[in-house]
Amino acid sequence: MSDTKKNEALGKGGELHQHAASPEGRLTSNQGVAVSDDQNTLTVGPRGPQLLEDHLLREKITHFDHERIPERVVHARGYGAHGYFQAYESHAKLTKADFLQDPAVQTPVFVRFSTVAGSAGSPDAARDVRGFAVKFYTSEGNYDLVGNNIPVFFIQDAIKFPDLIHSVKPAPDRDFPQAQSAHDTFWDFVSLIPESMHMLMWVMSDRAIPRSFRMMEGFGVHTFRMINEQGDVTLVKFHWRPKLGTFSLVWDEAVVINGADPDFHRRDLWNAIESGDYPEWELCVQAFTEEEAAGFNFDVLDPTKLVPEELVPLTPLGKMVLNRNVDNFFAETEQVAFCPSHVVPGIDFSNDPLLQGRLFSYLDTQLSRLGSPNFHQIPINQPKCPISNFQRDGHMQTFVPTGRVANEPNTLDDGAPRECPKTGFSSAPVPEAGDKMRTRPESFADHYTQARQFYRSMLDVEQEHIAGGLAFELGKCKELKVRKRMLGHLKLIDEGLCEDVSKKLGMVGMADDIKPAAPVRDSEPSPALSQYKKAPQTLMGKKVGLLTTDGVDAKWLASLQKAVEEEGATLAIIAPAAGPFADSSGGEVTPDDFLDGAPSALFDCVVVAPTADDSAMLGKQQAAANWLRMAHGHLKVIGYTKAAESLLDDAGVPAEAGQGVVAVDGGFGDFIDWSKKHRVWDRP
Ligand code: HDE
Repeated sequence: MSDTKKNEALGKGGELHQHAASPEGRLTSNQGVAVSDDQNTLTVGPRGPQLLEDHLLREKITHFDHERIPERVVHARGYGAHGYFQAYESHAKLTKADFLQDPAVQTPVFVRFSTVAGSAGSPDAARDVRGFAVKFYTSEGNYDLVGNNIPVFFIQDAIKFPDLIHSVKPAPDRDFPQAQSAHDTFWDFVSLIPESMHMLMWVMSDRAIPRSFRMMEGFGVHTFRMINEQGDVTLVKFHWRPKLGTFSLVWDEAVVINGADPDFHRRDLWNAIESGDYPEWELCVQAFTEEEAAGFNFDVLDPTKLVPEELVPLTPLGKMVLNRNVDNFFAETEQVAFCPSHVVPGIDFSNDPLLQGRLFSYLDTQLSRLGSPNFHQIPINQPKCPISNFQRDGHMQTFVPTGRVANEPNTLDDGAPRECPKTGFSSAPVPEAGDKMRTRPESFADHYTQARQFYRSMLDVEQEHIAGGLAFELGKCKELKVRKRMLGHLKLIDEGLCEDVSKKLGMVGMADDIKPAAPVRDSEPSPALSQYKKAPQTLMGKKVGLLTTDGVDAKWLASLQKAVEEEGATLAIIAPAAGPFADSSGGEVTPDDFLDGAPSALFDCVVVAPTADDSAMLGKQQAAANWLRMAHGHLKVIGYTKAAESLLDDAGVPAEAGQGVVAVDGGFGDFIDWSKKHRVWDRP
């Protein structure tokens, strides 16, 4: 019997390896033997030594001792969820990939979001690139789109990846700093490779501190190929567009969040899915021909370049909805194994040298991380279509292939699987020829033009954040030569940026003189690159923090709750103490959190509504005054009741309606309108 038949006999997909729980709820050993006492080890007498014979103790402790597997060498900190992808219509013109043909079909997906540099226990809101990896369980096999939330990358050739990662990870002698690029080894390395300049602009921008996984774009980064039934080949770049819009934290807020709630992003995703507020993204491609690509003033095989949307607009393909949290973090999120080499018929690679290196690396890393070539048999990694071949044995083989034949071709087993020349995966027949060489193409030499285009496409406030990010990170570099070299690169990107950062570092006029390998060109700004130029005005998916006290007006509270929910946002009630309190009608209110546990950094906008007595009392407490000051400093919209005026005064927060500090006694219209702007960017 082939593997396929055996799979069918056992059941499908995730059910395949689920062990049956004992119907009587019996606790058993791993051998299924019922355990009579799980509290006490076997000893000689009540106070005597333990016996080696205690097989139950040894089994339990040994299993525990081996619970950890190596964390991912990059992207160790991540969080996943299940959902589905659905095409809007047939995309047969572009590709024959089955999951992009029928708008009635929902293809199951598993997504894992991650940070790159930090270890598995590092905080969520670190300044970093975010991984955005999607496994499509298609009817033709698994397709992994393993992308990031930034459309370009630091390096052009995979051979530099170990150096890049070693430079950003904690220094090998002292093992710090954790989850940060703000240190000498990173900036020394990137300042020596000008190809990283474009990516550095993105990583120093707000993109690297997303508000939520749900509010993040995703990109396939490399150029891929799509092939249709007729064999026509189109080049594509993949984009994921979040339904909620793309939003970010501000740096100081991220710093606070990392202390107050290191699980900020995973908690946000988990809560949204648990409450039925399912996150959604649109999958789009930029599709273009080889001939069109030849006319671009950059090389589409260079992963440090993007294709401006003004040059090639996005074609929407379908939507992805995440609607189920995992049952078990380790079994699913930790053991999920993505490989860019997992493609299905109709999708193919390009010669991007970074992509080509990745095609090797991921399979290799899964072998070391999951310990066996049979990692595809782990339920989260199993295709939801039949698997049928003659690969055999290996560590942790869980399939039980039968029959005497394990080779192909054969004439001994009629039921054995055979190749499918027409429908099986085949590579695009692209002609290739050339000498063997180690070289970088001339067409990859311009490292500054797109970095400049990105910087100059930003709003003023976005540019200020980039300068702030650079100054923070370079300020942590103790080596002056590294700072000077970086300032030299910034000067080539934009003189104003170089000046801003130089001033912040107290190093005006100290930039190195760097000669670019190719002339730096001015290009038209690309408005699509600015996050906040195109941000939707919405409160959807956001969180409003209400600071209130005992005796709050019950009707007012209910109407605030309603107003917030109508906008698709959630209200979190914060009180001076963690226990329940009474509203004006005597009803019990259980706060979601309390002042000492929930700084205002955790919310997108805030309302303060203490009773008059409590307002005076809170004004004398640092925690309450800081709560407000911080919200004001983080440019958040603040709603306040009349009774809160003294608290605002005590906190030194001016009640200026024109600056997004708005009264909410008479209704919530103004407050909601302001809050939809996300932040009051021009607040002094
Ligand atoms: Fe990865 N990368 N990467 N990477 N990458 C891994 O694979 C690697 C790159 C990305 O949630 C590793 O399973 C090389 C670009 C994501 O499980 C490893 C190069 C992009 C994830 C690896 C790159 C990514 C990884 C570590 C340069 C965006 C997390 C654990 C050639 C397009 C997937 C693992 C998850 C993970 C290698 C560059 C995205 C070692 C060699 C560019 C989202 O295989």
